[in-house]
Amino acid sequence: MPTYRVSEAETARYHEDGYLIVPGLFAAEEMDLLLKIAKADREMNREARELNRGEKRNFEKDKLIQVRDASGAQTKLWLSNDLEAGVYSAIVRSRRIVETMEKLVGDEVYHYHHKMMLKEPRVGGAWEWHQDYGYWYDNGCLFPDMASCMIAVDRATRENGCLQVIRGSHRMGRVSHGLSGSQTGADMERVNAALARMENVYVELNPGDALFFHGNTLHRSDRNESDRPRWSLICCYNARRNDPYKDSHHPRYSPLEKWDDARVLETAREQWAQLEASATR
Ligand SMILES: O=C(O)CCC(=O)C(=O)O
Repeated sequence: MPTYRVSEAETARYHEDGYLIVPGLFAAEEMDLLLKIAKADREMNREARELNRGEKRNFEKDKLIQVRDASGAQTKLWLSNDLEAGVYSAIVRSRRIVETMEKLVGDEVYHYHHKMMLKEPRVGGAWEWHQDYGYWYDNGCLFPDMASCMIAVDRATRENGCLQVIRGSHRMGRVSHGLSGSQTGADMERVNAALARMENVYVELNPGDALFFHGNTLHRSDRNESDRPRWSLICCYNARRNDPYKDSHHPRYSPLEKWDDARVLETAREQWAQLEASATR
């Protein structure tokens, strides 16, 4: 079971680049079980509700949503504001993520939401350039003191539409966002100027690798043109000092109970054993 504590050098690199890649944050067995549990999850495999044009800001209200890119290709995502029993919550609460977040954000953090991105072979759509704080700004969060941790469940490559980040773009501050297809995207004049000056990094990851990225880091992904899925789990956090001044579809501050890293595997094994037992009943 990996234990990881972020170093000063990595923290400095995060502040410089707006992201940090941590190889092997989760072990192969943890990711195998997560994938098996996700595939067996009836909630996640039900019919997705298709997002209407312009609805992006509110898509978080539902659990399973289908988002179309400008070319009509569809990506499903399953999102939750809640921490119920099970492996997702064990990951969200794990010290290896939460304590890293706290160091990177510089404050106690709380769970803002988490989501499984289900980018299926051939059909998984692209995501337009955006900043997460471009979406979250309207939720009453005064500061961009928010960050996400993307964990590769499947291998993420250029071919299956891995995430791309513009190195250092978090230092641009918040960029205006508007509608692009059925997605909300960042102002392309500024994005193109950023791309002319900063590096576009294709974040290729192996299962269990993690990408921590700042709320203002510009990111996107291509359509999945390959015959391999690209599922990932994204856990999003907000700083306690950035408790929203108004209600939105994501939660206000409440303390996040941290769990020791070993509980991820314990919880995943237990949950999988229960699922197997209920399948044979
Ligand atoms: O998973 C992806 O390809 C993009 C996800 C993303 O950009 C987001 O959820 O903000």
